[in-house]
Amino acid sequence: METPSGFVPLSGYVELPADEMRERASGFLREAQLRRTVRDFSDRTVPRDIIEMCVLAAGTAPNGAHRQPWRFVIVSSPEIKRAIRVAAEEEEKEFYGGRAPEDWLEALAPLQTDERKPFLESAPYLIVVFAESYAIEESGDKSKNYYVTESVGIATGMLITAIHRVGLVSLTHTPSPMGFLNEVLGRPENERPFLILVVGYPAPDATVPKLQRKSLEDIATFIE
Ligand code: IYR
Repeated sequence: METPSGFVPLSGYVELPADEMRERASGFLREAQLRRTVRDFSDRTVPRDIIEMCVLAAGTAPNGAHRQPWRFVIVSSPEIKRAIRVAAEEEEKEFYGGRAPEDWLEALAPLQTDERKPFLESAPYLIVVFAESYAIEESGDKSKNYYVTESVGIATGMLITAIHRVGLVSLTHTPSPMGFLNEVLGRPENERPFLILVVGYPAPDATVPKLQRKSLEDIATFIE
């Protein structure tokens, strides 16, 4: 991979009047407030080019030393989705059946999650996000990546936002442990599974838990 060399003018930046900023901020806030994590998926297909563009948008995330330490593995193959479901449910059975501490299970109770993960097969796409812990150069030498978790977390947030923006829904799923994903998807050892983003249309009868989001005072502190 070529390293970026030199500087170019900041092109494409447009300053907006405060009124327009305000309008855009409130429009974006309204849209963001409508996003819900969904667990009931329709099996309807989604055109691949839409997913490709959402992934490219995720790849614009700021990241440590511009190493772009992410890999998105986009699974629509029914056989591979099934293999992921089988392996994830095996881990989840242990999680819900004793591995998870009582307080964790209590915290999850309102979400009514359990070891059954049918969405891993029914949803049209599983985007498995890997964090590249270190890079392997063409010479075979290892090179360090920086702020990998932060970088991949930001990219994943942008992916979730893009998916919502195009009118699809997603579920962030983190079977624990996730090591089986390297094996099932044939990814090398320098890539660490970060999470599975389940993507598609909601089932017509989908429901979501009643939630309340924290207020501005609860999440922000201004020091003026
Ligand atoms: N990985 C499990 C448990 C789980 C954990 C958290 I934290 C959640 O917000 C939801 C689920 C599962 O997927 O069921």
